Amino acid sequence: MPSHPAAPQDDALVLMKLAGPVAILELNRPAKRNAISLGLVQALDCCLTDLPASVKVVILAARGEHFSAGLDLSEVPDMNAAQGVHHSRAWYQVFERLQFGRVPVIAALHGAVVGGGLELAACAHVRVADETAYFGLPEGQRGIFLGGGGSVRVSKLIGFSRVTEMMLTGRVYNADEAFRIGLTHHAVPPGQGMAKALELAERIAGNAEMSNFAIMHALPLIAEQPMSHGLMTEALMAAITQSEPAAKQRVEAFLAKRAPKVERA
Ligand code: 1HE
Repeated sequence: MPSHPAAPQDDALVLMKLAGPVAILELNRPAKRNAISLGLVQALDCCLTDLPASVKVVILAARGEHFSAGLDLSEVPDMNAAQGVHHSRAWYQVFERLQFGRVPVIAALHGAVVGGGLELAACAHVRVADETAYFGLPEGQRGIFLGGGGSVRVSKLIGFSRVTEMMLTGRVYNADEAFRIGLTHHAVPPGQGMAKALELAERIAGNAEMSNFAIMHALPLIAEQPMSHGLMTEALMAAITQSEPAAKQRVEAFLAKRAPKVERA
């Protein structure tokens, strides 16, 4: 029995709202700037488990002034090394479910997107940031290290050299800069992140499901394969997607001039 869609509880750490084929998951700890506690990670996990089958896209957003202040630092002082490893691994499990789940995820970002908040945003397939957003990795200043997969995911987005410089110097990128270095895909005026995310979600939900699956699951795999393996994976994935009835219908509709053309941007 889904615990979230029917009656979202206002005090839940993550809220789930449904809008047609889109599930909007909102971090809901604004008083603590959506600092990511283990409880919040578990709440995110529950939402992913409860996603109705009708959902085709997830939008990840947050209540309050900031997307997320990162790791809940109040959890750090009591952790020994072994607990630290398990702590990171608990994050990895849920973040992995976001990135390699059933449906694509769009992050709608505003305010602080820092530390673990940026690691979380890096799991999304599409990132939209409004102009209030800023991005930092203050782990160096706090005497800790990335522990939510950022060494891998953020480095893949902007290169490990930029991550190194961000972490060593405490550099913060604004929304415009984040867009230019490829940390985000869209920069929009303040307060318009959700509208843009919903517009993109509608488009993604309109794609054939097997195409979305291949984009989410095959592309990252191919990026890590040697060329010969990558080309083989691509060819197999292409053969599978184009054999789907949805592909046949869509291609036939285009050939019969019943489908829209690609428009100039
Ligand atoms: C927190 C946290 C937190 C706020 N853990 N409690 N992350 C950081 O180093 C970022 C730390 N946070 C900040 O720099 C600022 O809070 C913000 C720039 C995000 C927002 O500033 P502001 O002025 O709006 O809020 P505030 O007054 O600093 O914080 C409001 C409350 O949230 C306050 O608690 P209160 O009980 O005094 O009201 C803060 O203590 C609390 N709060 N951020 C715990 N992060 C898996 S490894 C990942 C490693 C990392 O993420 S390192 C980066 C950690």
